[in-house]
Amino acid sequence: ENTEAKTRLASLIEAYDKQEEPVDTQAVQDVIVRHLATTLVKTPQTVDSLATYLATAYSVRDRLIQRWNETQAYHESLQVKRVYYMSMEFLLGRSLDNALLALGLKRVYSASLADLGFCMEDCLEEELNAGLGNGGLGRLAACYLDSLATMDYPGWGYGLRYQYGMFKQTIVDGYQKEVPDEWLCDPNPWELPRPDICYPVRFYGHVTSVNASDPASPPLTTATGQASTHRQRWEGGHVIEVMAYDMPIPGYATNNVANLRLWSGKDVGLFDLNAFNAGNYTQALDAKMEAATLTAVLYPNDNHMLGKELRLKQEYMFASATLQDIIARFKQTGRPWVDFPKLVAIQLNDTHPTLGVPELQRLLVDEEGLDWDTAWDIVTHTFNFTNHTVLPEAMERWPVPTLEKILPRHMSIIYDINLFFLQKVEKVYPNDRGLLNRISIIEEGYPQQVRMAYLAFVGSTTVNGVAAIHSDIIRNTVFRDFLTYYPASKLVNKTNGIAPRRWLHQANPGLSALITEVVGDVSWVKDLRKLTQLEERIGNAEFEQRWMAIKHANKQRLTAYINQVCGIKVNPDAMFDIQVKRIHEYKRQFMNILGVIHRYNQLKAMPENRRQREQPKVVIFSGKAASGYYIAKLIIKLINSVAEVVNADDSIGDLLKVVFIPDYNVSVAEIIVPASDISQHISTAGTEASGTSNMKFVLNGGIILGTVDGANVEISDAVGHENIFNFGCLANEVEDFRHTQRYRPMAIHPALKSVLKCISEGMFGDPNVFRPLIETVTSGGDVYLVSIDFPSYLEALKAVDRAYKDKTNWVAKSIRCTANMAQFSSDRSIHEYAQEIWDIKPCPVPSNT
Ligand code: T68
Repeated sequence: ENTEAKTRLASLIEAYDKQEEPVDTQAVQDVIVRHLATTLVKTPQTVDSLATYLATAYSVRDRLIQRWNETQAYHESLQVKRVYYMSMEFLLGRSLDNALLALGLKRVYSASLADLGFCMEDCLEEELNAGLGNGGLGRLAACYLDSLATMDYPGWGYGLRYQYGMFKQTIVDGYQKEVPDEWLCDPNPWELPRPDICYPVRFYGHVTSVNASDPASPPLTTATGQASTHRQRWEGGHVIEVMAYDMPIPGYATNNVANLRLWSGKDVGLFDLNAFNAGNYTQALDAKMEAATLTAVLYPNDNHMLGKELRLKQEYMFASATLQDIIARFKQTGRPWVDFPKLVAIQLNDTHPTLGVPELQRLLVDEEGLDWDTAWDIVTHTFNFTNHTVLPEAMERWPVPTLEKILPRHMSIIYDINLFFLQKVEKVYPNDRGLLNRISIIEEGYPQQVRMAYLAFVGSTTVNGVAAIHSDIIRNTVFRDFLTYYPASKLVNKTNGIAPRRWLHQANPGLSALITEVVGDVSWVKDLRKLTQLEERIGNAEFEQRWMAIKHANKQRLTAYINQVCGIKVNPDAMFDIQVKRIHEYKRQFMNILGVIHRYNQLKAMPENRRQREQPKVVIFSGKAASGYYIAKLIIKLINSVAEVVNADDSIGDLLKVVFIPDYNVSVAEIIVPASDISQHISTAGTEASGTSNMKFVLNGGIILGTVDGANVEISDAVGHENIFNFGCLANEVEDFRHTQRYRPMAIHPALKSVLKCISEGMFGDPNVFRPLIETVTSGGDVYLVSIDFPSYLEALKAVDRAYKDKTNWVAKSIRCTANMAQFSSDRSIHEYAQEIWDIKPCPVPSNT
């Protein structure tokens, strides 16, 4: 109608988006003050540090939204192929510092805030962590978004906006206690609600076949020219509404800003009027309540499958909303359906989003009217799948009856996918019932179960593991049979990586500044290969001094934090020996604390003069146990009980301190990681798919004590085997050991025996408390081979102590470690995914387009 006004508005918006905001202190202050006064309604009397943080964040967000708009409009206009990283978890941590660094505004903002009487550090501390993930898998997704944005790749993340993220951990009487994470209690400047972007998602109901004479659904022909009988109608049940929230993800020193779209169940709008009119008010509210419940909370289980129906519903609402959204965007291009995989690549972050596979098939066949084969061809050329674990208890399986009830149409689609798949396999391997049984997506049993990893494998073009050793293992175990049918090239390796922006530049400003001095500029932040220049400084005494002084300052920072949160005084001159990650039997924090007890006993038994020659050490633990994981919680209790005894022992003093830092999260990691002398990554060989904290520590000049597992292997190869302390049995020996342990347990090593005896004799409090924990080693089959690896673990600890005495040698190791970490940048990982899996290209938004 009023086209003139519309054109004018469009050009004004365009001009606004292109307008560069001034970056001088005055301009920055103006915007902060405006947000304080208007957005936050503060007066000079009521301004506090929370308001200051929020006003600062809003002012940064203004700039991000501009770039975000530009980026999306630019990519849309060029119709470039995008990757959609589908993950049920994104462990973002805080955003403000990261955004300031990305935009190159840290300095001017510090000055502006200081000028207004505020301190940047306090301001940053006000931000709550976005803890929308459990651990490595969720943090990997966050690092990958950082790299996608930084390297100008067209990419989005899709996830869920949990009302409550990973629980907060408090320690009460040595035990973990969970407290809900109310991360949305303050306004969240980093999310943009999109009330106009909503999709309906159905649950339950029934399936009817579509009448071919129905004019609304014309008869379809398949690739073979036969009428499709596959189109079905899914009706009834109930429908909830899902709404989008967008989070801008800034790239470092680029105009590109990526998007993370998170779905939230909408508790407004949808209202069952029929039920309401029939006088059933509560039933009318049910759908709204259920929608809100669906995204209420993140399941706090890592590496463990929990068969809860609510989790299945979360997975489906996530898959459905995401695929509907991607399809809506695709339709706007006006391109034919066969072009879908030319514009869309989807990465499944583990099996959690795998319902996206049958959902896309359903949308294409039932809603869009494509024939089965055309649709399936599109589906299998769109999806790719990353496996993150080999632990059997973590493999997702859903009972067929549950799926039939909640998602009847998907169950029938999965049956068909499986049928056509098995028919094709049978053509190649006739009469091999065993093979068909083994690779069937449906596992026989009572009840039958859908093996989600198999569905993801069959529905994808490329499947990958997350470290070389892990990819080899899945090639030879879970997916072995699949590779007798599919080409070996379907399963590739994509070793994980970490974002150097957050894990070095931001977390370790001291080291970052030194590296910038060596390289000559900050370009290394986007190209870690430049770190090799550090090697030239090895042997330069003055440089080595500075390197060590930075490590010491980081240890002081952690010392202060430990004092603040634990009330324990530790000595920053001691060796900092750190293990931080989720608490799990396979990660063997238990073995670590047994080693601590061993050391304590040894110190106690030494004559005083001998004792004083020993290396003082602070052993630091941090990490959460899944709320239902009894043994993991006992491990936390044991660590705290040992800490209590050891730390109170005046005869030991600074020689040994044990610390459990509560509530491990991204921000806490940013303080801990730069402060390690040695960090432990000691999973039973073959159980840790990759690990990523190992990379973070080494990038910050920390040395690893680790097993031959996950990415430890490739890190050793990269930094040199002499710069890492390896021990323990190898992955290919584990099965044999396990078998022997089970049927003919090895005599327990005397050192282990005496340590276990201390616990069971009450040295650390009521021994009954710890009995179930001890029994995992003595009579539980010792699944994680603590008793097998303990002797070599003690040897490795000794070797660390010896090496640490030689400070010159140690600092050389430390520098060499950092210098050779380029391949563990998530930039490298993302480049590989982009080229070898997604087929996408960088598409930088030109400045002042
Ligand atoms: C981790 N997995 C791997 N899972 O354990 C780790 N699981 O070796 C690897 O480095 C990392 O993924 C990245 O590849 C997890 O973190 C989970 O958090 C998880 C969450 C829900 C269900 C199952």
